[in-house]
Amino acid sequence: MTNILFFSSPGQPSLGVLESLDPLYYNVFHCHTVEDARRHTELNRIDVLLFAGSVDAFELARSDAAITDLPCIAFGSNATDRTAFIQAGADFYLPAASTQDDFEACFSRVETSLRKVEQLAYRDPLTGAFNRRYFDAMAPVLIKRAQHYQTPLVIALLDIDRFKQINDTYGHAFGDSVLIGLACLLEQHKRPADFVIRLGGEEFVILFPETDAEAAKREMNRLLQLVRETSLVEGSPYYCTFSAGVAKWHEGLSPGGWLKESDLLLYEAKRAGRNRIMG
Ligand code: GH3
Ligand code: MG
Ligand code: MG
Ligand code: MG
Repeated sequence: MTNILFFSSPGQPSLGVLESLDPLYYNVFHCHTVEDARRHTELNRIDVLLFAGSVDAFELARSDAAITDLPCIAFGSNATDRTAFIQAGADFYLPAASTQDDFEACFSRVETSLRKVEQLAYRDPLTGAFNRRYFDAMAPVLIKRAQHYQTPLVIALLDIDRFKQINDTYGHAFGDSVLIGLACLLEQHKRPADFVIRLGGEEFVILFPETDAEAAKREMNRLLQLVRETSLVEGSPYYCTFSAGVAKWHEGLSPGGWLKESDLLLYEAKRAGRNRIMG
């Protein structure tokens, strides 16, 4: 799903080209003011900004921290705007009267570079799972949504049991295969709206939007059971267990404080004998 923020100056007609986007794959958020734009960026992880209006309005909008870094296509009313928009930070410029084909060609360029950036910035190269940077970007958005819609939000911090022994006994490369196997298994069997993130080492976070603590614990026990009974390395049967701490987000808790709460529960799970969920 690609989230598009369409910022147009008041009175500016909507762009016909936007209607060609398949709503199954694209969300378009419309806004006319910087305040509105900021609200959307707080509640959604925006991928790309489309702007239609004057260069002055663009410069003003672009100076706001919420949207200054978003990849951007600017639509101007005359071809002489091109240089000014590019100088003001637009990545692409299209005349407002562009054809569908022009727009699609430009948009597919933007999407290709988005995918590359996402791969480099937000994915862990070993397992392909989301990484710590993704957690840092996503947690504030999910927290804002939980506040706004008054929905519960839960995190689980999980850590493989006795992982050091795996490395010491079978070697580091085998340990890596276990990490890859675990990341794939979790990704394949998590519920579609949950997020699996490799925080570092043999620690993973699972984010459970719109889920209360009891349901998240049930989910974690289901995943733990699955991990126990599934070989993680192809060709050489290998089974492991993990321990996890499950912590609900509550008012006033920063992403860092939230991780700390789940870490304390994880520590309790380890102390109580590992291979269990605490929360
Ligand atoms: P516990 O049950 O208390 O969690 O024991 P543990 O052995 O899993 O805990 P510890 O934190 O002592 O060990 C984690 C090990 O994970 C140590 C480190 O060498 C290993 N490790 C961290 N990152 C990687 C990695 O990317 N690949 C491999 N193969 N090992 C890693
Ligand atoms: Mg650890
Ligand atoms: Mg440890
Ligand atoms: Mg461990």
